[in-house]
Amino acid sequence: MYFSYKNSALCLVLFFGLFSYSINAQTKSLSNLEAYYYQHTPSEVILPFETQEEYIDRMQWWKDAKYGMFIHWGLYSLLAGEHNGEITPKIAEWIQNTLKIPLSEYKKLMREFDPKNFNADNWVSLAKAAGMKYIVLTSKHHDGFALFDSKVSDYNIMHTAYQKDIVKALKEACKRQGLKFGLYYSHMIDWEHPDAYIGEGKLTERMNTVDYDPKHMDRATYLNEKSFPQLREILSNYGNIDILWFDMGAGLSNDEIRKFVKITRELQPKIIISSRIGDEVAPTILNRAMLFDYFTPSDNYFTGDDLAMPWEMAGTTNSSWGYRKDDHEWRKANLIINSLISTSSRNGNYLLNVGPDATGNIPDEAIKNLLQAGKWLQKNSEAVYNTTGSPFPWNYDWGYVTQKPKTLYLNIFDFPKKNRLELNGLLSKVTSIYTLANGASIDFEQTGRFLEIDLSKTHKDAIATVVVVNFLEERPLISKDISQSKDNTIRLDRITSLYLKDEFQSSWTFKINTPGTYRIQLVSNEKKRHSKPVWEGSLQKGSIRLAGKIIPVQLSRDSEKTNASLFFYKEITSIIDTITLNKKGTYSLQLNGFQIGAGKWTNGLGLDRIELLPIVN
Ligand code: JFZ
Repeated sequence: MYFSYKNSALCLVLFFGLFSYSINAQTKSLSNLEAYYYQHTPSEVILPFETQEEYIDRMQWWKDAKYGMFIHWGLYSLLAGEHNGEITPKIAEWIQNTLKIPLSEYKKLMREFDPKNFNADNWVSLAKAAGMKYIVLTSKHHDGFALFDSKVSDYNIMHTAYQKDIVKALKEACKRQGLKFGLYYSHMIDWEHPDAYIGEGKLTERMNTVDYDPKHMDRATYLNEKSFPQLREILSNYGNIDILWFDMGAGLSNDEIRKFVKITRELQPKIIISSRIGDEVAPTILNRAMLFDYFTPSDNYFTGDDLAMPWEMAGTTNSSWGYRKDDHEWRKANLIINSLISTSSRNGNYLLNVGPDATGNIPDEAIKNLLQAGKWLQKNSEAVYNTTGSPFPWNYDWGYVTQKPKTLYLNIFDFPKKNRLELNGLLSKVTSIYTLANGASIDFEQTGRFLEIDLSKTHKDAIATVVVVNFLEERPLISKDISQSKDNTIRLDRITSLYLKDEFQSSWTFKINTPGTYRIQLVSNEKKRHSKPVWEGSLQKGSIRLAGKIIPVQLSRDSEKTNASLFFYKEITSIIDTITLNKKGTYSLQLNGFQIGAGKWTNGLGLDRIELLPIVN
């Protein structure tokens, strides 16, 4: 049954339950989440009807799974980033487009595609040993070449030297070994079909303009001749398909998106759909029209905010998705686990890519890192799978929190000073604390909102040490007021700020119990293309208002470090000024003039947090 978005609006308001959004959003404070989504507002859409319970039910396996393997494999894998001696400057699977290779020449790769080492069960075993619970394979990427037996277009695997259906083989191996199986399908971009029109301006670059003239393209023909019918094929010919990972749908009309959803849901009612069915940054939950099931933020990038809806970060093990022989920027096991846990602690999933070479081998270095990460996950699985995100509305320097009923898991990546870890704001009475890996019990002290944990005798895992905190309540009681920690620092995270988008203003309210003098510093992240990160902090000017003072702010790159979960991007600390807060009580800090810039492609600071550090005389 289908019904219009006016009714579904009600259902979604109930479902998300936390937005008090109004059309006059400009005049009121937006949470960062609202502000982040607010920019993308397609018009009316029609949704398949589903109750809140049905939706939660359908998503449960996926939410519990946390971690999946993405596989980018196709004709481009043969080129491995190079064509006729020319090295592509961009991601390898875009080589046809980037190096303007004529289709007739690119197609010749079909004769060569014969992956002698491909063994679907080996790939699935690797994913399992790595701790991954699902696999998503590129059934057709932007080049238009299908890895499955398609009656719709001959441009597929059955017409290569190999002549065997890869989708079928991998689906069956997943079924044998008990993993969920999803397909990536490039529904909009297709460099083989003469009518795959996308749009003007920047979008023109996404089309095959080497062989075809956009003026003569008729998108309806492409959709009706190839995209819709191939979608029906992959959803009809392989039994259950668990995920449809649409990608790069920017440019499609709402009617076209609706048609993709309709086909998908009718053929696979339980399937889970990615948000890149439309604009890749996501149509919004604010427009009350959820055509997708989970949100896909920018690749390899996500910081700070706790999204109230299911989301998944897609990332690479090195730098490119498709195989590149010169790509050696490998993420080590500790960074893989860091990204995974930082994602789980914010209720997200992590879809980590491998790009097998043309023989069917997954690069050794990827295997090594994935298996090492998998060993850690085996020991610490309890802290990851079937958990929900951190109950605290702020982040920590030492790592990330995940939870289950009556339990918090502290995933410690950097041991705190003097091995004393402090949780600020947990009001539940703690009954026991121990190390997950070996059960060794840990001493602690709890007074008021402070829980101090003594890690001096705790064995430090080279990747992350998981400390289990037990209490009596099903859900922890948390005080969400921001207040000083025991060493008197104050941490103002992006997630705890109120954000006035159009006025470039954010503010926090917090409590000072120990008056004193503080150094104010601001921490922000680089963003944009990962091969060329940009820090926009120094491009803006603004001010901080605190305790009746207005402090002019011009940010400088005072110190930097690699952001452990963002890998390619540096975290920049800028020292701003000192201030004396000489009374106990509630203060508010306002940051003016800076665009917060939560997203990777949105302009702005990439604000992570502001810190007030006590100056000890
Ligand atoms: C897309 C594809 O173009 C790419 O080849 C790969 O398949 C990747 C998983 O998805 O690329 C994107 C799409 C969106 C963003 C970045 C890369 N984004 O919003 O940051």
